[in-house]
Amino acid sequence: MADKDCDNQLSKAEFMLMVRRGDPYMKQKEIEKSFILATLGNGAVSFDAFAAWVSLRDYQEEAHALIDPLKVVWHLWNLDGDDSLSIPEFEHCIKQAFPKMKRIELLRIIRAIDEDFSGVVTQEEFGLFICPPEA
Ligand SMILES: [Ca+2]
Ligand SMILES: [Ca+2]
Repeated sequence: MADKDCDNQLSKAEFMLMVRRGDPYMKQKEIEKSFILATLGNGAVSFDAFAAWVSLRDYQEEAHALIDPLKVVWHLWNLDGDDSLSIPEFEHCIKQAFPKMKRIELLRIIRAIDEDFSGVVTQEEFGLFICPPEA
């Protein structure tokens, strides 16, 4: 398995190795970006996240599409698979990466992402937040 030191977490090195094996043409920068997105500063990818990544990859391979790091993260965060990120979903995922974050800070971030103040974050809003269009 990709988890070489068996600590149930994929370190950055393990993650890179795994991605390289899956897609030798993926650029170093892209891999770094997906790692950061997948962990959001957590330092390592949990096995759940890895499993979600793999299932998304399989799906995308069928469609002959390249991995979009943003879609991977969206897939990881959007737990019920509908077309929006609800506050509980957001809270759950942020708490995994930043266990100490206060609810008020969390809500502030959601408000920043939720551009139309609809109370949920669409994939488009999420994309603009993670990868703002280059000015
Ligand atoms: Ca959802
Ligand atoms: Ca919204």
